[in-house]
Amino acid sequence: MLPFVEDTIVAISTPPGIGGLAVVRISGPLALETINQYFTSTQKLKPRYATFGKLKHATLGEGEFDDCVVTYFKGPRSVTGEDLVEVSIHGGAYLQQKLLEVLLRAPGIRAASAGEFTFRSFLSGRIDLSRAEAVADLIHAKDEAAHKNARNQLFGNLRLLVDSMSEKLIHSLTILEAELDFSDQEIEFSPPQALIDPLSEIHETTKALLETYFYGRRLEDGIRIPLVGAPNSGKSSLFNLLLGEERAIVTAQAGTTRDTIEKTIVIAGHSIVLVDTAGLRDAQGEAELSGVDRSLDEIDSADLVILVHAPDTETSIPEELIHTPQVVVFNKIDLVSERPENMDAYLSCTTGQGLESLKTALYAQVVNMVNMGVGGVVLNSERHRDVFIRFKDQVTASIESIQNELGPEYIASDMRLALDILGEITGKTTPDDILNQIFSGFCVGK
Ligand SMILES: Nc1nc2c(ncn2[C@@H]2O[C@H](COP(=O)(O)OP(=O)(O)OP(=O)(O)O)[C@@H](O)[C@H]2O)c(=O)[nH]1
Ligand SMILES: [Mg+2]
Repeated sequence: MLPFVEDTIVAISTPPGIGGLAVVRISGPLALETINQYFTSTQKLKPRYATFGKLKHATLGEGEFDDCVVTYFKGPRSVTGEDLVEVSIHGGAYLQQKLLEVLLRAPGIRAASAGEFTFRSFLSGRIDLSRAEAVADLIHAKDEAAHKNARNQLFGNLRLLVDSMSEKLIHSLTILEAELDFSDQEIEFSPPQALIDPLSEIHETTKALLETYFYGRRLEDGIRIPLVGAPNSGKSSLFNLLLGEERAIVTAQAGTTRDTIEKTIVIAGHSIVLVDTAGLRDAQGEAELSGVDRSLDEIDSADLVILVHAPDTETSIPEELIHTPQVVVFNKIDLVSERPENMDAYLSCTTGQGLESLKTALYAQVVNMVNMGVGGVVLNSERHRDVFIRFKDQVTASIESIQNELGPEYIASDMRLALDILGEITGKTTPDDILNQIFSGFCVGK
């Protein structure tokens, strides 16, 4: 069951902690009345004004409780669409908890559940579902790219794309409905191709959009780049060099790295998970064997591989590598005067020479990998992906109905179904249990 929306809710919208400021939000019909019982100031609260004053009330203890700034938004001109009060107080853990506790004892007030403020925004029509989800993404964004994607979605790019596909569908449906209305009269049917063309376009767009999901996941989890090569080629040395710290053990003995080690760095605004792996060779002993197995697993799940060659080692390239994009590096250039051709970068981990050219090669590949989006949209939510997969299938079904010359009523019903599925993105047709699941994934106070 979705929460009942007539009541007034309260929550701390900044995580409890010491220092800085904390914001307590109250939303609902009793918001203003409630805060007025605790807030004293020389000025009355006015909509869209921030007012400085004190919190003072017997239940908050003797004397003044804290200085505060109260900002009042009168519904419906607030993010939740209802009366909303935001109280900024000092960020002390005691202050936050005490104020919340006292407000919760006020009549008609209850604690907000996770995501309930955003949920109210959605219910009041202030934002559609895809934008509500973008709020959650924005809060969790770990790097610039994830942040940019969430902002794009928040600005409604996904919504625009969905709207333009809906409009095309509705236009075709209108033609079909007209044919249905006049089906007993001698009216020319619109040629099937005129119906198929917009559907094919929608199909193509959806397909392209689904392909962005791979990168969308990478936005969340980071682009996975293992360092792969023969034992002793210098993988761990390069790992440390790229991280700028002595994280992995480096020794002159081949077979030093056994277990994989990973660490996230940010390159060109994108999170990258660098993974140091065990050198690939016929392993000696059980531990090294498991290490090599792990290396192969890493290659399997890699987005890009840094393949390290060195003059004093021989790399046997495993089959798993054939289909993986790679940056090929020749390491230990300080040891030789001649270099093999066709490498992406020539490097010495010992002197640091060539590190910049390796980074350039790496950036180029990363940027190449991430520059895909449809109309500024990159899918990163499993829910959106599921909806678009079903939508694409339904568009295919509609095209087939036209090709098989089914009656306009069947075609129209297929297309209406497609439109309904698409509506799940913006929340027009999203079932309640899914809505609950989405909003409960938010933090309390958002
Ligand atoms: N001269 C020279 N030695 C290097 C360079 N890079 C690494 N080494 C040395 O090569 C040896 C092996 O380096 P590691 O980084 O441990 O090699 P690895 O590929 O991680 O080896 P395994 O973990 O055994 O697979 C160490 O003695 C390093 O100091 C380089 O650019 N020049
Ligand atoms: Mg190593």
